[in-house]
Amino acid sequence: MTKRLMEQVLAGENTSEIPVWIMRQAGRYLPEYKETRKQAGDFLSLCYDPDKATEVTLQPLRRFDFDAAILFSDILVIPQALGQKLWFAEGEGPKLEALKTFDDVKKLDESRIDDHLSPVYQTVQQIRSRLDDKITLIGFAGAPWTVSCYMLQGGGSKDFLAVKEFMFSKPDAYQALIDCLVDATSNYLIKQVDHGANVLQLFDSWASLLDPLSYQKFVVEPTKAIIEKVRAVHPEIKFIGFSRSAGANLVDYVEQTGINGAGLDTAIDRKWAKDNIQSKVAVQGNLDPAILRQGGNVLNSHVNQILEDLGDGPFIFNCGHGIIKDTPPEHVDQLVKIVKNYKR
Ligand code: 1CP
Repeated sequence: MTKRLMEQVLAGENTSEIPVWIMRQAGRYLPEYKETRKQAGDFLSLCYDPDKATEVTLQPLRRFDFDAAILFSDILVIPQALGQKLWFAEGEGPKLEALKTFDDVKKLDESRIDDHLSPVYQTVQQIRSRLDDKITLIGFAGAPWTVSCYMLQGGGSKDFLAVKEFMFSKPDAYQALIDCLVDATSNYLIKQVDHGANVLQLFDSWASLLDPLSYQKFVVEPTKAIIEKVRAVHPEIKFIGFSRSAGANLVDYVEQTGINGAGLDTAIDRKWAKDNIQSKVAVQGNLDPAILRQGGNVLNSHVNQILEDLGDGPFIFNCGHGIIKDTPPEHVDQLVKIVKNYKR
């Protein structure tokens, strides 16, 4: 089979069309998602139910001419698979029993993850078997830094200060946690590819919080290690790295990790990104999700501007972060049509 559009772009080929998908494309802006989510009960039950997780993954593809489906799951299934308590308080986001000591880190148990995550692998297999051949299936995981943020803080936060405190006061314990996450995440991603994922995305949503030295140690190095481990088994697999709001650190990230595509956040200067990032790897982004929510002429003009700024090189259209939950689905249709009508 000839390569799918998105994989062609990630391989650095010149394509006449630009691929498009949207982060969190399966989600609460779709009434059919809300319905399936209600049937599943809580969010984690949806993640671990292969039939329902397959259904919500495919829902946006029935409505929109997207080039990719993304596995429906969450980055926090890895801490849970390692034995950490995780729950989703309705309307409040994720909660975890925060790790406090080196002993807490040592108790994490990698031998549990295959069993625990087997429903996710089954989901991947089902999605791939039901998906049109032309559509790429993206598997994903959280990158170690961002996952460690939730594991040490016990939930979301603006500054993740408890994480910095742990990192700087217990460097050996912190490094052990990162090493454990590198291994667990690599194994998880290898299994996703075994079961049919075509491309892998690493989400590093809190990359913006690190100074350059810590970024090198806890973003660049672990990402590089994961990519090497996965490629030892699947040498051709393409990676997209979403190191959100990492600014100029993105240059080291694309030069050193081995990623094939870099996610661009909303605030990035596209001229800078074209010269410094897109000259090396494909880029993905970076429409402000609030503009997608707004729709109308504002949406038209921003989408066209982005296509003009980045459309000459290897490019995957996306938002700069996840879609906002009250975005009208028609706006997504409007966006996809503009991108699909654009010819280089
Ligand atoms: O009630 C619900 O429906 C729960 C909302 C929700 C959804 C739809 C959560 C809770 N996670 C997800 C799915 C999800 N999460 C996907 C599915 C695939 C897709 O369609 O894109 C993906 C890729 C994620 C990744 C994820 N989870 C990230 C990285 C991306 C990002 O948004 O920065 C993060 C940080 C999480 C943690 C998480 N899970 C859920 C929430 C609300 C959060 C963020 C918590 C916070 O504010 O810190």
